[in-house]
Amino acid sequence: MKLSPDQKLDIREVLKDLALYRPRRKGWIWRQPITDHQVGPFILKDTSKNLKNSVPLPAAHAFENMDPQCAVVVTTEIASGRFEDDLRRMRMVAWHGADHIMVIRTTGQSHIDGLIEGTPEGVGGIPVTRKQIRATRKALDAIEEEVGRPINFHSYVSGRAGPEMAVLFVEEGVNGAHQDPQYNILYRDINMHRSFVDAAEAKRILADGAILQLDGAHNANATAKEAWKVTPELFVQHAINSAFSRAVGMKKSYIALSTVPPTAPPAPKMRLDLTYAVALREIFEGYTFRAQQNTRYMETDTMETTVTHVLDTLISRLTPTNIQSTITPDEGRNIPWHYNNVAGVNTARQTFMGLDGLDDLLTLREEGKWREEARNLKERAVLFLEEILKGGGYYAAVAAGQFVDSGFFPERKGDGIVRLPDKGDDADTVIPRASDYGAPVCSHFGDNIYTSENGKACEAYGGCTLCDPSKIRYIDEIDSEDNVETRLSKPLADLAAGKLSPEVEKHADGVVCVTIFVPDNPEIAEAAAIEMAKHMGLTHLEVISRRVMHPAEGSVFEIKGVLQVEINKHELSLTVPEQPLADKEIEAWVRPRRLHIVAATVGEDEHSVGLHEILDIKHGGIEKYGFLCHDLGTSVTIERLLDAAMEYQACAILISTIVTHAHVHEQHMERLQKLATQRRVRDRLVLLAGGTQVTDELARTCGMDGGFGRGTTGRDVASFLVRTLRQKEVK
Ligand code: Z98
Repeated sequence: MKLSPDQKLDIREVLKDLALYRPRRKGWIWRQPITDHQVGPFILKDTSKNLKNSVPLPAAHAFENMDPQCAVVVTTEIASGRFEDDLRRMRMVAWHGADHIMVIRTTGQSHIDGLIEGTPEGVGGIPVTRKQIRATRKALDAIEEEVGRPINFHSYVSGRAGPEMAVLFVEEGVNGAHQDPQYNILYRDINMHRSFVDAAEAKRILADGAILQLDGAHNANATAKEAWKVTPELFVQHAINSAFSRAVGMKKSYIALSTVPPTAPPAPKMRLDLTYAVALREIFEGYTFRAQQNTRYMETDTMETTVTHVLDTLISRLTPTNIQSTITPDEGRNIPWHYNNVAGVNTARQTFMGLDGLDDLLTLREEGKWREEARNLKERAVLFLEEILKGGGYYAAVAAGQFVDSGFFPERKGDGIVRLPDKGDDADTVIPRASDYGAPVCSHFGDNIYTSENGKACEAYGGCTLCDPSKIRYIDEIDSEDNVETRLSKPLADLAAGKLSPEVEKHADGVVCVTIFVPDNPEIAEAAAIEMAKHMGLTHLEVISRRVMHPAEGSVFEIKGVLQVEINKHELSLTVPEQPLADKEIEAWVRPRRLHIVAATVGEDEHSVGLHEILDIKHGGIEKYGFLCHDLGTSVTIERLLDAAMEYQACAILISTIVTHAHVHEQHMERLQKLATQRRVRDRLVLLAGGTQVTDELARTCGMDGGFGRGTTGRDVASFLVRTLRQKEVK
């Protein structure tokens, strides 16, 4: 399967011959850092290979359209609930620089003791099934080819079916997974004994499959009431999972500690979170670090969430971080939409690229109060661990509610999570392994009578599914209604008919978001904003952010709603505007030619602000490319403009009218072209008109070479001039 940048991803192509599809590679892949990398006009310090296809950051046009890629892996999490919609989003985020794509599972999959098959739809994520992940891996294999960088696919190996999930992931080429028995126990109330026994098996399989493991410690700061106080415990949770993983046979470099900066402004974030992050890295030297963005405190608009994300990323940049996880700037508002995933990824890449070479500029101080605080945190963590040992071990500590207590250890608030060793899902399901136990599989934890000398326990049976994929049983669909084929009928029909609807996460979901400011107190303003949204024809309204500007003067709201509309793309009339030339190209052509331009506002128009925008270097006007501009001022006559053009041997005349009535602007344009023709200089001059009421079409009808309306920039005008003058030169 091959993707073409101008073609949509064809889900039918993904589903074709899926039963026979095998992943092209297995195991986790890091980016290869490049220092002293020439990208665009700069030599950059902290980069990796450029992408083959990408969408550069918005300001890139000012820097030769450069699109440097940072050195750390960038994650995004996708959770539309329909894998076929997730795939399109994966392609979008890959073009924006994500190479770790985490697929969230449907609510409650942790509680299912076995594998699910087919392609059912999920809530808040997909049911992770063989078909869904095989299709996803196949699509990602094509996407990584398109962008020219390996993409790590990731999901979860926690829950009651952990070992089965681990086998599935290795078989199907999933590259990263969360696995932490403490997650099962604390957050899913799965029995402790069962969780650790399963974890041993699952971790062994992940280790053999070179899958990168993330732990679940970050869930404590997402759950605790006073999240910033659980930092000593986070060390302990990381330690338990890491030590257990190592004992099972996992390499340090495949164990990623999942960390989240615990606070957000107005808390003193940098002081608290950076201290914690440094202390953590000192204790866990040699492990890898996944820095997740903090979404816990995100309440309102994307601006607010983005600021916290930028500060989080700065902390990642100041400490060794291997994976920068972005959720979405909107996760806190529970609206992870296509474009918010892209925005999250861009927040990370924009920040990392902006901080390129930071190590040459800054080092963290080796002494001072923050160092004492880092040490203090480590001591609290060690004391926490000692207390657990003294109290009878991990199970006893959980039973005593010592985890996710919001007291700053050794303080305890008594609000921790309590789980009892003989309770929870699957209590009493662990039985001792018989002395003659055998499993003819090559990836397995513990005693196994099949273990042969060369370590291949599956040899006696001619290979297990990890060694011989033809032994994998592929089940296609088991539900005749809830499957991708049924769901695809509408999208495919819409595609064939050229129908388009607004969308944020699922095909044609119709969801749109409007921003409304209402000048009254917050309660009245909100009620009025909802009524206004109804007037726009939106249904299923939900206020997703509210922000008081002033208790009496007004509030601003973001309102999500559904706009039931279908546009037929074949009925649209499109005028594709010509893209402006790059700044460098314009200047390289203009400057050596010493081209004179004459310009003025004409008639009785004293408004020169528009003309200044186009001419002045201060506003990014055409002067900056080397045009020699003669601004004759305001209310200038056409005769004077032509006289000046002759005097300076100008190549172009620019006239501007902002205030006009009764078609005066049209008369000026007509008169300019008429007089230029009479004086036999029309062919020597490019005549351009600009102004609020001017359009290109109108200007050409009035005899101009081009017209420029609202929103025109100097670059637009300069591009037009260069293109036109170049053609004249050729002639
Ligand atoms: C993240 N989405 O970390 P179910 N195992 C571990 C987890 O941390 C999680 C799950 C399983 C965020 C935070 N983490 C959420 C260690 C979830 C999820 O199927 O939801 O129970 O498993 O990327």
